[in-house]
Amino acid sequence: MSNSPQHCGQHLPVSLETLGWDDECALAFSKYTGPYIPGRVACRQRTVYDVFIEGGSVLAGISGSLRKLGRFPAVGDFVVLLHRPEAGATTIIDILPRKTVFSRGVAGNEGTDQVIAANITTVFIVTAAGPDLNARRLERYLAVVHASGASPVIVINKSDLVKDPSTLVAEISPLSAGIPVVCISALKGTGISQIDPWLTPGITIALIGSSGVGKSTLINTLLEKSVQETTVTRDYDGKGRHKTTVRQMFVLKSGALMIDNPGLREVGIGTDGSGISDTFPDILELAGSCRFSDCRHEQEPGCAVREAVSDGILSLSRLDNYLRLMRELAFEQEKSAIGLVRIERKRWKGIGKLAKDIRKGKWE
Ligand SMILES: Nc1nc2c(ncn2[C@@H]2O[C@H](COP(=O)(O)OP(=O)(O)OP(=O)(O)O)[C@@H](O)[C@H]2O)c(=O)[nH]1
Ligand SMILES: [Mg+2]
Ligand SMILES: [Zn+2]
Repeated sequence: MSNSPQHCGQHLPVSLETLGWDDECALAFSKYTGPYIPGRVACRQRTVYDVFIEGGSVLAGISGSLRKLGRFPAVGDFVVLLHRPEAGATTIIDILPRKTVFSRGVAGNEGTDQVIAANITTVFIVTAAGPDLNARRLERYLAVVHASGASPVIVINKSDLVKDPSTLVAEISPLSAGIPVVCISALKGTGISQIDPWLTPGITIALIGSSGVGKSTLINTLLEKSVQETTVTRDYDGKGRHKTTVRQMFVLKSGALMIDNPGLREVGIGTDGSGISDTFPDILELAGSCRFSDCRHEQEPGCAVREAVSDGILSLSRLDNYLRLMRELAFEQEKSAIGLVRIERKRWKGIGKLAKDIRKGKWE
C-alpha cells in the first residue's frame, strides 16, 4: 500500500445542490472571486481532508493561516478551496459559517466543545435491542442533539433479535414524546422504509450511538454495498474495539447525505443547557410551580418536582438523570469559563504571530 493519502470514501459525480449547498452558502461564498471553488468536507485523515466538490472529490490540505488561527474544518463543513489542479495542490482557505454544530463536551479538553460534525440537519440516535437500549443513555444523547440545533430521530436497530419489536418502542416512549422513533433491522433490511421521509436531497444526517449498534451496517444497507467495514464484536460498555475509526460522509441514492461516526465512548453534554431543557420539558414545567424560583429539587420545601415523584407522575430515575446532567452542565460551564481564558490567550498569540509573518512577507 502506498503512503500517499487516499480518498477515504466515495468518488461520485455529485452536484453542489446534492451537497446541501443553498442560498445562505452562496451568499457567504460570494465574496470569493478568482480561482476559488466551494466544497464540503467528507472526511478528515490526519492533515488531509477529503472534500466533495461539484462533480467529484479532491484531497486538500488547510492553509497556514487557518492552522495558525486553530480553525480546523470538521466533517460537514462547507469550505472555500483554492483549487490548483495544474500544481497538484488544493488548499482549504476558509470555512463558511456553520448552521449547526454537533459537538460533545470532552473531559480534559479544557471544557471546550469538541466539534463532531457541522451543518447537520438530523441526527439518528442509533440504539440496539438488548442491553444498549437504555433510557438514561438516550436522554443524554437527546440533550446533546437538542443542543446542536439538529433534530433527533431515535432508531432502534436489531429488531430481528426480539420476538415483538413493538415492545421496544413502548419501552422508550415515555422519554421520546414528540420525537420520532423507528424500529428496524439494518442487517435484514426490515423496516428501513420508515426512515425514507428523512432521506431527501440536501439533507445531512449524522448517525451516533454506542459501538456495535449497527451504524455502519445501516449505511451499507442504504448504499446497497459494503463500503463500511462492520464488526462482529459486541461492545456495549465502550471497552471493546470500535470498528469505525474515521468519521465520514456518504451520498445516498436518494440524494441525502449520511455521516457514519465511530461509536461514541463518552458523550459529555457540553456547555449549552438548552439541550437539557428540550429533553426534560415536563420537569421544567413542574419546576415552575416550586415554591422557590431557584429550587434545585433536592431537599427544598414546596418542591413541585419532588411532589410529582411522590405522586407517581414523574419517575425518580428520570429526575435523577436530569439532576445528574444539570450537575455535569454546571461543572462543564465552570471548566469552560477557565478554559476559554486560556484559549483566547492562545488564539491571540496565534494572531500576533500571523501578523508578524505577514509583515515579514512570510505568508502565502
Ligand atoms: N442481528 C442483527 N445484527 C446486526 C444488525 N445490524 C448490525 N448488526 C451486527 O452488529 C455488529 C456491529 O455492527 P456495526 O455496523 O459495525 O456497528 P457500528 O455501530 O458501526 O459500530 P462502531 O463502528 O464500532 O461504532 C455487526 O456484527 C453487525 O452485523 C441487525 O439489524 N441485526
Ligand atoms: Mg461503524
Ligand atoms: Zn423544586
